Formats: sequence, C-alpha cells, structure tokens
Amino acid sequence: MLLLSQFLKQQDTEDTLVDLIGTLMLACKEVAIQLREGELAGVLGSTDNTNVQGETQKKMDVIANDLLKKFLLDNPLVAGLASEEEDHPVGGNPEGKYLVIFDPLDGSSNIDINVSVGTIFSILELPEGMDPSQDEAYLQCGRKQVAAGYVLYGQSSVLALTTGHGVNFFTLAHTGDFILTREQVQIPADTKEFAINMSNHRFWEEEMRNYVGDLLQGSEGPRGKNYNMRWIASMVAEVHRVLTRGGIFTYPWDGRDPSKPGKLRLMYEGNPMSMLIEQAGGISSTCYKNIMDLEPQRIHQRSAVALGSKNEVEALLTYHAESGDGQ
Ligand code: P6P
Repeated sequence: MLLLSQFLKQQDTEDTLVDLIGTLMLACKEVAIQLREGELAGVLGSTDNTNVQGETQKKMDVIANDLLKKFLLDNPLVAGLASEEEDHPVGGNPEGKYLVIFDPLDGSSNIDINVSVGTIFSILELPEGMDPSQDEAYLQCGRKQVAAGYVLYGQSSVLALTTGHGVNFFTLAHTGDFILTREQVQIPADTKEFAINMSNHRFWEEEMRNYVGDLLQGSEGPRGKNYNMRWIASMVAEVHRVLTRGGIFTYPWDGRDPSKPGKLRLMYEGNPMSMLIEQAGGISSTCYKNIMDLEPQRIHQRSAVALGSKNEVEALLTYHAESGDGQ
C-alpha cells in the first residue's frame, strides 16, 4: 500500500507541492468527517445567505469553505486563495509560492438527499511581483496549473489528482491516510454514455440539439449505437464516472442568460477538471475551444463545458465546426 505522500515523492514531485497537497487533504478529511455525520452533526440544510453566484449557501458549503481556508492559510506556502464561496481572493503569506482556487463543495444541492458531492481544487504558482490579494494574480489560463484534482465524498472518499504526470486515484482509509488505489487512469476513447441536463434542451444552440438528437436516435441514427444517459447534478461525480469508465459530460451554453456562456465556473470547475481529463487522455472543450486555452477575465467567470472520451467529444465538435468561433 502506497500513501499519497510516498507516491508523490516517488514521482519526484517538488517537496513544496507535496506539502501543499498534504494540507489540502487534511482539510478534505475534516469535510468528509462532517459529511459522514450528516444530520447527526446538524450540517444539513441551507443558511439564510446567498453567495456571489446568487446561490443559497448550504450549511456544508460554509463549513467546507471555512475548513479549506483555515488549513490553507495556516500553510506559509499559500500566498492566497480564491473560492466559489468568496467574492474576492483571500491573501495568505505574501512570500508564499502557491495560489489555490477551489469549489469547496461542488454539487451541494445533493447534500440533503445524501448523493455524492466533492471538493475541486486548482493549484497555480504566484506570478513574480503579483499581489495575491488581487484578482489579477489568479487570472491564469488552465495550462498554467501545476496540479489539480478533486475529493469525491461518496460511499468512499476518493482523491483524483494530477500534477501533470497522469491521473491517479487515492482512497481515504479509516486510518486517515489517502492510499493509492488506481494508477495512470486512462479514459476509454469511445463511449455509449452521455450526461447532460435535458431540461435545458430548448435553450441550447442548434448544434447541441442536433448532436443530442442524433444520440437519441440510437443505432438507427448517424451515431450508429445505442446510448445511455446519466445526470447526477454533481460535476465531481460525473467526472469521476468519466475517468473511471468513459463517457461524455456536457453543460453547454444555453440562452437562459446570454450574459453567461454556461453554468459551470472556469477557474474552479472547468480548468481543474480539464487538466484531469486531458491528463487521462480525454478532451475538454467549450465546444469551440479547449477550456485550458481560455484566457480568464474574471475569477467567477463561467464557461460552457464538454468533456470526456476523446472520440465522442471529437464527434460533438464536428457539429460545431461549421458554425465559427461560438462561446
Ligand atoms: P443543474 C452543481 O451546482 C453544479 O455546479 C455541477 O456540479 C453540476 O454538474 C451542475 O451544477 C448541475 O446543474 O442545472 O443540473 O442543477
């Protein structure tokens, strides 16, 4: 059995990055304990507050956010952090090396029904001369990430991590250690499973309606095979399924609010998940451009997302190819 820290050192990971990832996992372990207690710990249900996204905060959103902030700001390697639950970045040690951007509890609408949720994190280096308490330091494209991952709080708590050398899974043991349980994860290039929120069908671009319409025609249609559909409303759980057995997950642009190019957030959902997907041999796109090539303008900006099995995402992109440079 290989512990997370032992595995990272075996991969010649920089000591400072091993240290930071260890701190992140201390926070996530605390989140896992709170979630496991659920009703008994009084952590279910909502607060009276709304976050910068305009979403009602769940009690666990706040608890997870506070835990991550506490542990991270206690580590001198952390120059600053940005969170889905924070309007603005929070400065740490100005001499610190890293910036951490996170969604403390993705999919939290599932908490009260006991369905999987997760913590998503993206690690960047503080650019020379930049102020870690200001947005500008964080507005780096996804290609600049030095590490990314998530902890999925399901029947078991599983860390999916990449430091740029492939994707590996680590399962949280009763000892409190994250143990290597799957090495060099590779996404199957083909799939028969798609994940999309069909209730938004009437708001999609025509290209997306055409693509999904062809999937629904099954083996008689142009895709030539029967598909199955999944929708968990928890991106971490969807991405974990894609990494584990393939598939395509998409939250496309929709016309409900033309000012928003999609629901998912680029810096703490799109970019970290895209690094995992690409490192595991998949593709992650807006339907027009690789997500990790986007130049961020705002910390909480949104992006359309289509990610997963290489051949299936490439098929989706052919439906958009003729229509120019879209979202
Ligand atoms: P909908 C959770 O709020 C989230 O950001 C993702 O985790 C998830 O994939 C998506 O939104 C679900 O959105 O519109 O189906 O509730």
